[in-house]
Amino acid sequence: MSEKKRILSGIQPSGALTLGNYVGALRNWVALQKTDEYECFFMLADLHTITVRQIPKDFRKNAMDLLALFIACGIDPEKSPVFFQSHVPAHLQLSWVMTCNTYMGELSRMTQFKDKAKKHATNINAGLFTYPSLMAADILLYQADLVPVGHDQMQHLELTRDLANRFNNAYSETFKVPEAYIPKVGARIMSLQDPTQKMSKSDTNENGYILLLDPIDQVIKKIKRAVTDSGSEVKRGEGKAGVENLMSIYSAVTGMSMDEIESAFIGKGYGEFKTAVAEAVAETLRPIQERYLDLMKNKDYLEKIYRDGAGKAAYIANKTVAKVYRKVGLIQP
Ligand code: ATP
Ligand code: LTN
Repeated sequence: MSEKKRILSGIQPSGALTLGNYVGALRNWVALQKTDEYECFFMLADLHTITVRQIPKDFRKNAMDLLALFIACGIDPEKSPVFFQSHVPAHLQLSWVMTCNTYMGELSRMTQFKDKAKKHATNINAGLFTYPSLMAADILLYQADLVPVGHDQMQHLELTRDLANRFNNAYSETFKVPEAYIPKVGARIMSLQDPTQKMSKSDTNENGYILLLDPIDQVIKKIKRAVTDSGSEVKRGEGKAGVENLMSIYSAVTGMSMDEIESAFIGKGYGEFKTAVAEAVAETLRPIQERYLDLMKNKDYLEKIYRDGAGKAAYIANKTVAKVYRKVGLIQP
């Protein structure tokens, strides 16, 4: 048995990835993997994605793109299994047990459910409602110690912890109770057009988000068009949400602290600052885009990654399912 702490995280292949996804999720995964302190599992949460109706052809493309982007962003599949959730049936097997231990009231309080129900009013399906029980299964299957997620997933993680404790109390110690790992810098990148909203790929205004695969000239244009206030100083403060967001993007891609950024740009205007932000973001995205293009030429390699990943994931996940099924009193097959 490995002595290392275990990490599990996932992203849905529900569309093209944004800079927010990169800064708030993927980039931290890569950093955590590099420390060598953790055994990491990275999942493409494709079963979660179908809680919203997908066009099959686009869905397949998004899923392969996301897989290639995981690797292009620096995840090493030799070190950290990368797999599709749908390739490891244990997720669904444990998900049912979790669903039977989740209260309707708990699910009704989930803000993501309320938001998505509003957005997809003609398809408020049961899967959208029980989504958090599947997510709990994803995490508990691997006895994960840490779950790196953006701030918006915190409520789901709290529920996962409650479900782990509930099960452990009812049936004896079974699950590790996982901790959230939320990065301080870049936990939330906001829309470039409305800094009160998070940067989101489902924004109807495409100037609000930067996609990892946006052509570089477009990335630069989007940053130059980003809303700022009528002042001119590069600093944090009341009414400076737009500038502050650009500062946190700059901080995320350069590693500079907010204080260092303020000092570096004293006496310089928004124009100059935006140019610096655009260049720094472009520099981050260029190598990712190049690696992505290379990977997409090598489908066999991508297939090998997800097959090997699913094999390693299933080995651990199946053991948890067997234990859980036994504990709840199901007859062993
Ligand atoms: P949607 O736009 O459909 O709501 P999304 O862009 O929020 O999707 P998710 O698949 O829900 O993407 O999120 C993937 C991961 O990226 C999660 O860990 C989430 O917290 C993180 N994330 C998403 N948007 C941001 C953001 N703007 N800033 C920081 N992290 C983000
Ligand atoms: N709900 C998450 C994706 C997700 C996930 C998980 C994240 C599904 N299962 C398990 C961490 C751990 C999202 O939409 N970002």
